Amino acid sequence: MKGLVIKNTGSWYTVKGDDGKVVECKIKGNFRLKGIRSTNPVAVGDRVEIALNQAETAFITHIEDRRNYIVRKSQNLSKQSHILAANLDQALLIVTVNHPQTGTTFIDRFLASAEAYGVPVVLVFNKCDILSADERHYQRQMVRLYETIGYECHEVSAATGEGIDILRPLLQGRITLLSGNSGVGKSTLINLILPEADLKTAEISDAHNTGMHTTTFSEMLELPEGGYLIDTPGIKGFGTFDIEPEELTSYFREIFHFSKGCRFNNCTHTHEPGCAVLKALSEHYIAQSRYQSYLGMLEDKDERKYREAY
Ligand SMILES: Nc1nc2c(ncn2[C@@H]2O[C@H](COP(=O)(O)OP(=O)(O)OP(=O)(O)O)[C@@H](O)[C@H]2O)c(=O)[nH]1
Ligand SMILES: [Mg+2]
Ligand SMILES: [Zn+2]
Repeated sequence: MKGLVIKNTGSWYTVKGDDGKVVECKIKGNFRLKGIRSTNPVAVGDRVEIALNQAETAFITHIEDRRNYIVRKSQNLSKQSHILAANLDQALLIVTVNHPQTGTTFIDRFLASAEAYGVPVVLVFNKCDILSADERHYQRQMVRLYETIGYECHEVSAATGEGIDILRPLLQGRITLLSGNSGVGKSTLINLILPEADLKTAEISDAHNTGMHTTTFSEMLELPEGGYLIDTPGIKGFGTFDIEPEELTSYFREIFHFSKGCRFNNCTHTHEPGCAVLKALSEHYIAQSRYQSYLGMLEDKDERKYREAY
């Protein structure tokens, strides 16, 4: 029988069979997939084949090729990845200007890795109801920046419901991952859109202005009008990336756009003469924050080399 992995808690996977029945499964055999060293060989969103056994449980025996996926690199040096979900139509990156504060470095790393894995991202600025005047102004600037680069942005409040009706048609019939730092309101948003989901949520810590990592595993929830929402655990940050400069350039849309005018094909946009990216930066066509994020990811690669040598 074939089915869809809708939840993963430890070594158990919940699979919704194509006949509509939900079965708890374990993995049989070795699922080391091409090119990815991941802590979870099977992810939410995977299409799998299962073999039922007598005890109302089953084994996952085969995973179909993934269309795409989103990974979070682990923070340690093991270089392992954790696949948050697979086969996505889009990801909503939930961002809050405050309570907690989502940094631009984090946003840019998320966007770059989604570009790398072929997942379209929509930015959702949540908690609009509690913004101060300055924060609202700052959020406006962020929205302008990311819209100019070409990302769709929405400003919402999961508490008051403001802006949510604009999100609904975006979700219909699609598989959508919700991601972002802990405490930004991913589960609250899903509960608002899909009250029967009844997901656990928790207040953020006053002392640290950060979330409590309330959601601990990815879960896929079916929308009555078709499509799925995937709630995921909040991510703190990304580990390092190992990407060649030319490739990295292509994950920053506006940097990629200007790089076509650089004198050298293998320009890293750091010091080279005739660099069109540095020129665009000095003329403010590229935002400093984006360029800093790009530089940070370029340095990842050198750090990794350094570590590998020892
Ligand atoms: N004022 C306000 N509070 C919100 C809003 N959305 C969520 N919250 C609150 O923020 C806190 C964290 O929300 P969660 O939904 O648990 O956040 P999460 O992103 O799922 O967090 P993790 O599961 O830890 O990754 C809760 O106390 C929510 O009630 C909003 O739009 N406005
Ligand atoms: Mg949550
Ligand atoms: Zn250049």
